[in-house]
Amino acid sequence: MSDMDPSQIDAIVQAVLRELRQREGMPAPSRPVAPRQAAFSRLDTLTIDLPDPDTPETRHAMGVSHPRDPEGLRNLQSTTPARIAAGRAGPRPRTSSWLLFQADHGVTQDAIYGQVNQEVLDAFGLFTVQTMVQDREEYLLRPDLGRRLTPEAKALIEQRCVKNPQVQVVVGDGLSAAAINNNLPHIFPVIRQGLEAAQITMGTPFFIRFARVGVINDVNTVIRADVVVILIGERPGLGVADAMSAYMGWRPAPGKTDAQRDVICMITQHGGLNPLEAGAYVVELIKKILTHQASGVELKMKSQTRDA
Ligand code: B12
Repeated sequence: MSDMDPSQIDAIVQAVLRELRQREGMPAPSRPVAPRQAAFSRLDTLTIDLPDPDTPETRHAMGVSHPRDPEGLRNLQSTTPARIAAGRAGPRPRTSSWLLFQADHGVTQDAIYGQVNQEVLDAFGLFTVQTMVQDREEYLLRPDLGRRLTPEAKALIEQRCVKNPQVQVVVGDGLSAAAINNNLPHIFPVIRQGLEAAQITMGTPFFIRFARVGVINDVNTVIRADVVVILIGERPGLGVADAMSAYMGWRPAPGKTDAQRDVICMITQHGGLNPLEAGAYVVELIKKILTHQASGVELKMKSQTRDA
């Protein structure tokens, strides 16, 4: 290969691209792709002639070349954002599918490794404490440490927070900083006003860096609230990376598990539960938890018995 003339290599590349375009039904480029050397010497005018893989049309394009039941397959595709009917190039994904996957994966990495904006926290006067986790790598490897506050964190909470409120709201970065950055400004005022209107006392909210859901047990050893709510970034998916969840529990305490918690999930403006609506829903669920003095499975059983 190293002995080949650059023009021969270019001829091969052009032929492969032509064939790929034909197979994938892509339009021919409006002008021929410039030979490599010429393109490198004119980088400022370089144009990429691959279609953007992240438009709604390309994202949900029908990739199967000759489907037996095109309408059935299209209907199936419209029921889910999952990557179905994407087609293939031999045994491999198509270039467009692969580029889209890489782009979506990049967005999830940004969400996981990103930082919650200080301005977002400042807007609601949230101070910051940290769990036993030291950095993001440890956060991913040690969920147990993300459920425990440092002694300094507990001391700061002790010093700055109102004790024994009916409801304590905390915010945690969790697995998506983007979830907090994008949704907190919308959901937080709705929750605060909703609780106020219902004359439910709310404690001093704060932000927990490197938080896992179970940290609410540790928070409540200091606060002693009836209900603790954590607004936290969900594990990002390959389509939506900024979804937030509101997990909550009745009198969380060490040893309590997810069976004793409730969750409102997929709070996002990108195809999920709108944060404004979610805020109202969080307040309704808090009221229900306070009425039944239970959360999770116990709440379900108690409310079913009472509603029956
Ligand atoms: C990861 C995940 C799990 C993992 C959690 C393990 C782990 N350590 O991460 C596993 C596979 C164990 C799991 C199991 C279940 N899950 Co799940 N899970 C998720 C997922 C994909 C992400 C959650 C997340 O990012 N949390 C944030 C991070 C920061 O929290 P964390 O502290 O790291 O992890 C805790 C939470 O994830 C929590 N959790 C996970 N699932 C559930 C479900 C409920 C009802 C509760 C209260 C807590 C909870 O458990 C973890 C340990 O404390 C969400 C999808 C979504 N869109 O949110 C579904 C999701 C939250 N799970 C769901 C369900 C239904 C369940 C199960 C009840 C399924 C079942 N029938 O067994 C169980 C219950 C688990 C439990 N802990 O008791 C539903 C909840 C629907 C709802 N509104 O009630 C969701 C929204 C998926 C869905 N769309 O259906 N889950």
